[in-house]
Amino acid sequence: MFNLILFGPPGSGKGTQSERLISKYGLKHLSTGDILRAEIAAQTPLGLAAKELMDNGQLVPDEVVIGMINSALDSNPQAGGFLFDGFPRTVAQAEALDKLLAQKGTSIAVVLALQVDEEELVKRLMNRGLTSGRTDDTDENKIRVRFGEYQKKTMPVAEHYKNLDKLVEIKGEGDIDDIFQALSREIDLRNQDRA
Ligand code: B4P
Repeated sequence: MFNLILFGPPGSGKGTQSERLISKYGLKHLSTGDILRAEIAAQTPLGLAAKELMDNGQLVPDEVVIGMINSALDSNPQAGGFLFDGFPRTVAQAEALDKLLAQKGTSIAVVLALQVDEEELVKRLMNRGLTSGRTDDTDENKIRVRFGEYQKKTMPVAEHYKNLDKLVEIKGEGDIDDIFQALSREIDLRNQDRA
């Protein structure tokens, strides 16, 4: 089983690159953002509580997202590997994920961290907000709150995986195909069977 985390700030291209990577490598895509947006669309109690936090640029509580990932792992026993997109976003989530995978006799192979300048991120998110209908992408102040949450709560996740020698930084600016090639090279280095 080959499991990877696509890591990076809001708007760094995690969703964009995940779509391509899952189709190339046959991985199961687990995006906590997508799962939360599906809960919002279905107007579940979880979705309604999450919507307010997401619209304000804040993270959803750890126990909620860890529970979602736990059931997603259990519902996909046949998966050859998982691509985690937007998860983990706190050290508590990272520790929980490491434990859940260890219980299944597997682990994270690599964490690919997309690096993008903050002003470029604001531009991308505001631009996406024009067409996506995503209410968390329309207000620049709320977008800046998301960056604050990222710096404070999510950056330590990079340190967690750096200490485990699993973190690889990739330039996330420029042509989408070039970034995809750079990500693929790092995966192929660690995953010779799928190259
Ligand atoms: P997410 O759904 O994870 O989304 P994101 O971080 O905003 O965007 P992503 O990095 O996927 O960007 P994309 O490819 O779309 O999170 C949303 C919210 O959900 C969070 O703020 C939080 O509230 C909540 N949440 C989710 N997971 C959580 C967790 N684990 N714990 C707690 N809360 C959680 O790219 C963005 C735009 O850039 C697109 O328009 C794209 O077309 C464009 N783009 C991509 N690559 C480009 C490139 N190379 N050049 C130019 N534009 C590019």
